Amino acid sequence: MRLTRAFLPTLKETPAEAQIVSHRLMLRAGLIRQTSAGIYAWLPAGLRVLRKVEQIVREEQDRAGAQEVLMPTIQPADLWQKSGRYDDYGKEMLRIKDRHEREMLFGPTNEEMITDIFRSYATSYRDLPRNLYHIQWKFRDEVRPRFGVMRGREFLMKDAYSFDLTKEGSEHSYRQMFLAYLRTFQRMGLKAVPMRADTGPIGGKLSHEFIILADTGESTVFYDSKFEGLDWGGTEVGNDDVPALKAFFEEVTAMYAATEEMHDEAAWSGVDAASRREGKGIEVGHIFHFGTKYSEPMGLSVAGPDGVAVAPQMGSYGIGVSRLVAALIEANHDENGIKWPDAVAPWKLSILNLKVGDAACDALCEKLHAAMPDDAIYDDRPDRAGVKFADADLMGFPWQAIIGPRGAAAGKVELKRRMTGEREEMSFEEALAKLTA
Ligand code: 5CA
Repeated sequence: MRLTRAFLPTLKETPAEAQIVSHRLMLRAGLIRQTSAGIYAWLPAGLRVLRKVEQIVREEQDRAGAQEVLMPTIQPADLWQKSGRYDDYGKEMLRIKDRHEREMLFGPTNEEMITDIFRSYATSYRDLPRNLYHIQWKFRDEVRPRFGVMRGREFLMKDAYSFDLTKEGSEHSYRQMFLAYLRTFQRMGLKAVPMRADTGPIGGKLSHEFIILADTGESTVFYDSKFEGLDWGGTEVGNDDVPALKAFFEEVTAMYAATEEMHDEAAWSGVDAASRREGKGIEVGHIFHFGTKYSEPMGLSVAGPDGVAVAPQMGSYGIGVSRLVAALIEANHDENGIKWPDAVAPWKLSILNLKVGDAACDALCEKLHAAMPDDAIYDDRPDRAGVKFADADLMGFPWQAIIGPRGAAAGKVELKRRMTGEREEMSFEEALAKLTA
């Protein structure tokens, strides 16, 4: 993509309304545009990141055996009257009337709808276990939308719902999601700590929040420093290996980590004083096990192996996909801008032509651009080098290929790694090999 053709509107000034760094950088780097309080349009670079985050979430859900569906954003009120949550949800729910005066709402979550859909088909224990998820926009009329997409009113969520015959079965489903979440965040280069959590309006007893440690986070958290060094990438637990997954879950959850609401001073005092950490964090995921809280009132039941009707045990599992984009910036930036991890970068490379119009510069830039058509932004603007460096740093592409007249005459490219600041001059072929490795 040529910058002279792209819609990548960067801002020089820091927008006054943005209080935290991710919000400032999302506006300055042209990722999002607020259209009303807590509601944002995603511009090309922002959308590409959102899609990459979404795809990692999707792949790990699929790997854990969940199946994707897509439910609508608009829901009928009667589903929520059945579960008893229509009144409980209060002002956070955006209520709408259609032309026939039927009460509708913009979905804040989908427990009721998925239970109703599943109920229409499931008849026997052979229809269990199942896990269905979707990645869809939600609306919550937050009292104080703030920090950009971190706490928006309209936001993109992945929500999965598990159905099991037995409590043991549903605990296994819960642990499958627990592991899938650790893998998901790790693939994005984030350290997420699973913490015992309060269940709030979703309900149930067993619940974990996945928290990214960051000073600007809204949650106060207490955790064992052991979490700081853990690596889930090599966790070889099979998805269907019930005892192994249980052992893994117990090992991880034996380490102390809790949000403020669930903090237990007695247990905390048992943690080695040198390992106690207290800080702020961003909740990027939240999982719940709530048994028959929805299946019973919504009339979901299946015939068990003995023919007796059973209400399936359920859990729900959320990831804040749009919030993750902001959390990723909180975790990866410096004073000049964003430092995208490779896995989620909008484009892998930016090609900086330091002298547009110089035959050697133009030719080398064109050649590199042609070699990576989908993964590079070619800064072909007739601007000063300083402007190009600043914009590339602000937008945070993992690699910059800096091409000036002297290097170009010798067929050389200078590669800069945004994450570390390292720069190295090399031949075109070497640079291309590095970029496409
Ligand atoms: N039904 C359950 C699980 S599917 C549920 O709704 N859980 S939740 O309320 O905890 O939301 C799931 C995730 O969505 C949260 O962990 C958070 O990352 C994200 N989220 C929640 N509210 C917002 C918001 N206002 N703006 C951005 N992301 C949000």
